[in-house]
Amino acid sequence: MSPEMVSVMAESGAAASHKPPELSKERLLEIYRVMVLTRLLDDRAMKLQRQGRIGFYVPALGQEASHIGSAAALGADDWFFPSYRDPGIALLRGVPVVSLMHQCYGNAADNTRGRQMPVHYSFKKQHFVSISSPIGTQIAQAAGAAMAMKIRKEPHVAITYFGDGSTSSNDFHTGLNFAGVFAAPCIFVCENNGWAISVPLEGQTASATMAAKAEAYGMPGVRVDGNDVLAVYAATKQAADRARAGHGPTLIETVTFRMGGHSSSDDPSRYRDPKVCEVWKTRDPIDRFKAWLEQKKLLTAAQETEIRARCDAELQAAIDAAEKVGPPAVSTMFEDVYAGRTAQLDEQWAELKDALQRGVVSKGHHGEFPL
Ligand SMILES: Cc1ncc(C[n+]2csc(CCOP(=O)(O)OP(=O)(O)O)c2C)c(N)n1
Ligand SMILES: [Mg+2]
Repeated sequence: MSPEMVSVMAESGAAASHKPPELSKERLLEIYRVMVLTRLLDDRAMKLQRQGRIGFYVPALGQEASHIGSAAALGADDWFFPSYRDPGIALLRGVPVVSLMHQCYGNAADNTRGRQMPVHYSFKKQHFVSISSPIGTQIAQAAGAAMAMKIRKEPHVAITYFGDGSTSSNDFHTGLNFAGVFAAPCIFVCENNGWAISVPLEGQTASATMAAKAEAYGMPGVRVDGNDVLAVYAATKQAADRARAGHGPTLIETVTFRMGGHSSSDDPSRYRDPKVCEVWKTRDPIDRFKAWLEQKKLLTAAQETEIRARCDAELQAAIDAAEKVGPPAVSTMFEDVYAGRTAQLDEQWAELKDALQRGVVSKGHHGEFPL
């Protein structure tokens, strides 16, 4: 049985089937600000990639409600195992946008020290576990972390995000089965954006919905309008309350749409009818939330302009700062590989230093980004 779709705000921004969650005006506006910041970050980062200033980018365009709405329902002590399309989670949890920018530049101020692809963020303090390129791996990791919290009797939950395509990975089955059997306090958010690079949803599964898959693992499956930030919040809050009460995991399917390409390396016009995008443009999650806030008299036109201007300024300052830093020193390659410095690492560093001095290898950057 496939569940009905939960929504709070009608597409016009008016009230819909479910009651809105109880959130303060400040919190609602903070969620809105982070959605706008995420949208503007996407726009700037895609342009930086096109200008050859960063190597790669993955846009979240159209999926801001789906990941930010759910993240807003959790607390500082909960743990996040996100996908590469969820930068708004880090921003909502207080990571400064400049830290994301340093990572995209892979510069000396990047906390992953230029060793990861752009957008493969990792923020320990904010419980934002490193993005992995192999899809689905975060699902089993989240189930394991949730189980650890249960064994330690901590009242926290783990939440993981993955796409419709990732439900075809082994880790999807492993993670959901494990969490179901052991009632691990885990929330599985399947961001169903209709596509896995060029593979449409119909090519991915014979299930009627992604939420329906929950039944096989003995957990509730909730289907929510993924462009309705308040509905996503409400569904996640309910799943978190359930997990904290010891009743185990929930699978949430957020029905949304990937408005952009898969990544900066993709050209969706080769496989997707642009008319479908036109339809989804009318369901834009930011426009929808804005209309609702305006209708409730929580946001004025002047405030909206100010929010955008502040986000723009923050982004410009972040880009300026990231461009000033420069690449990490070559020697950092040998640091924090293991807890201590091994003799082999010393030997390799000595060999590389010698090669650099003799000019056998270059210190510079070469070539195109491979993806
Ligand atoms: C194990 C594995 N197989 C294949 C890939 C190549 N790949 C990267 S993203 C992607 C599609 C994922 O689609 P989905 O899970 O729907 O997430 P979305 O990109 O739509 O957010 C694929 C096949 C990969 N990264 N890892
Ligand atoms: Mg997808």
